[in-house]
Amino acid sequence: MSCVVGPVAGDLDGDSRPEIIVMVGGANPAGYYILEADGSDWSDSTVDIAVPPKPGAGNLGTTEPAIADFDKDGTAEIVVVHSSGDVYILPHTGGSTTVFEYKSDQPTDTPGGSPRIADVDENGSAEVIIGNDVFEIQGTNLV
Ligand SMILES: [Ca+2]
Ligand SMILES: [Ca+2]
Ligand SMILES: [Ca+2]
Repeated sequence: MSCVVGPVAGDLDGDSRPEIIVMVGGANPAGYYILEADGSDWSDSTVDIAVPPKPGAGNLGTTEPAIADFDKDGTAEIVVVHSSGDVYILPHTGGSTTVFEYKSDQPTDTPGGSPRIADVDENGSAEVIIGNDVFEIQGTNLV
C-alpha cells in the first residue's frame, strides 16, 4: 500500500493535543481516519470522514484536508474535497456526504487542488481557497 499524501495534523477538539487525519488506503480511498496524536485510534476501523477524496494533481495521491475553526467555537472544522469536486466542511468529529456543516453549491474545477484557508476579503471570517476558486460560507452553503 502506498501513501503519497502526508498526514494532516491539528488540534481538532480544542484540548491542546493534535489529532492526525490520515487517508484510508487503497486505489479508491473511501475517506480518512481521525487519530489521536499517540495513534491510539488505530484499532478503530470506522472511517471517520466518509468522503471519497478528489485525486491530487496529475492523479497522484489525493487532495489534502484542511483544518480551521470557521465558526470560532474552539473546535476546528475539517475541509475536504469530494471526488466530484464538491467541497465539504465537516465537524471536528468527522462526517460524510450526508453529515456535514457546510457544502459547496458547485464543485471546484481546479484539478488536484488541495484547500487552503484564509480570510481573503478581511471581513473576519475565513474562506476556502482551491486554486482560483474561493468559497465563502453563506448560511449553510459554500458559495
Ligand atoms: Ca485535540
Ligand atoms: Ca469550530
Ligand atoms: Ca472573509
